[in-house]
Amino acid sequence: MLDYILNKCLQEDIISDDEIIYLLNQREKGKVEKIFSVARKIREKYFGSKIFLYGFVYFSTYCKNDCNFCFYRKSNSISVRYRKKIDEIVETARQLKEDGIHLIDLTMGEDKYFIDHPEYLVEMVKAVKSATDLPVMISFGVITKELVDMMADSGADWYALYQETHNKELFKKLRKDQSYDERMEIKKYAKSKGILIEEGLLTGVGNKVEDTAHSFEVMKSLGASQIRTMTFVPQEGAPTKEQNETGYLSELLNIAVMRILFPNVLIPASLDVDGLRGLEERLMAGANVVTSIIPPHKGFAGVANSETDIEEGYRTIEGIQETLKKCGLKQADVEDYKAWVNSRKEMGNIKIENINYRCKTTGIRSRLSS
Ligand code: SAM
Ligand code: MD0
Ligand code: SF4
Repeated sequence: MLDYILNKCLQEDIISDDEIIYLLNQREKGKVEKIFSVARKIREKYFGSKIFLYGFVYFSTYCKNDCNFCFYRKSNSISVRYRKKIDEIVETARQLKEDGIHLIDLTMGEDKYFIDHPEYLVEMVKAVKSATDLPVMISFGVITKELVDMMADSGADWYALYQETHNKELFKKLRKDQSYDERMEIKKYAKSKGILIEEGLLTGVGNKVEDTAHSFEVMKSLGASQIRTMTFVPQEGAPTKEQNETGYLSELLNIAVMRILFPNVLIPASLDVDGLRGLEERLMAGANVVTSIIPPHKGFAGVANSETDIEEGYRTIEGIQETLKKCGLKQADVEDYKAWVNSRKEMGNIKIENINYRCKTTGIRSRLSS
């Protein structure tokens, strides 16, 4: 059965929801490795051996929300809070550019200070773009349509906003007191304004493989250009404690199956989940972007791992070179990345039906709700 399905994947045939679930349920090392190997072949076909690199600038760790999985939830009194000044943010972005980064990811908790002063966010995005001439991603949480408009005008290229799950019951538990629909709608709105979208899933938080298969359909209907999956990392001071034991393997299988289903989208291997030591496995599962590269000694934190490997300088371009080499990969040129972003933006006007997605939708959603 596995060979039959993987053969279809290699032939670029579509597979069914049940076949997706079959892939996601594999646990045996040899079988899992076969899935990763197919994912790598597909990555090679669409991206060669080139990997894109994202610099992560977590400029404010204040947040008005109380997500049950997050270190920076407002009720957590032990999390480190800081808010960086625009000059420092721009200087850090400039440094990342010099190091060879391809994109600057400007991230914050839902910080009321910036929410009440959207003009500072506009100034920040414009300043980073003009200092680096690099594509910029905004990860500001849920924002207003007016701010999306301002971001589109300021040249923001990407809006990252992860639903974590598309099971509404589970969403309610994870993103406490937040609206599922509002979060979805603002992504769609940003896409309609020409901004590329990143969608994401958490694993190890009670999600089922059927939920994941359903999420892939939603990712398709969103027309997301980058899709991610990260294992939940338990946090001191946050109520979600236990991680189900398949979380980590689920992340790797999700990466591989995403690559098979969406051959030409970007899929991150985040240094934030497991530091440098987890990078090789994620790349070998078919990821093609390294995210959460953070310059040391500047006081910037990570999210799921707020400190791991940062001050040691392992979460740097230099720090990941050996792993890239070991995986037979190399960093892309910045021009490769800019060309990819531009071509994807042009595609933004193409209908969703034309998005390369290799699953025949057979109604996972109705099966889930029955
Ligand atoms: N505050 C914004 C938001 O929530 O959209 C942007 C930053 S938020 C910290 C970015 C993402 O980090 C979340 O959407 C979630 O996927 C991930 N994250 C947060 N805490 C995590 C944890 N403990 N383990 C794994 N991923 C986590
Ligand atoms: C990462 N720590 O890439 C970052 C963060 C936000 N757009 C990304 C979760 O892993
Ligand atoms: Fe705030 Fe984002 Fe953390 Fe939720 S995930 S508590 S919105 S920083």
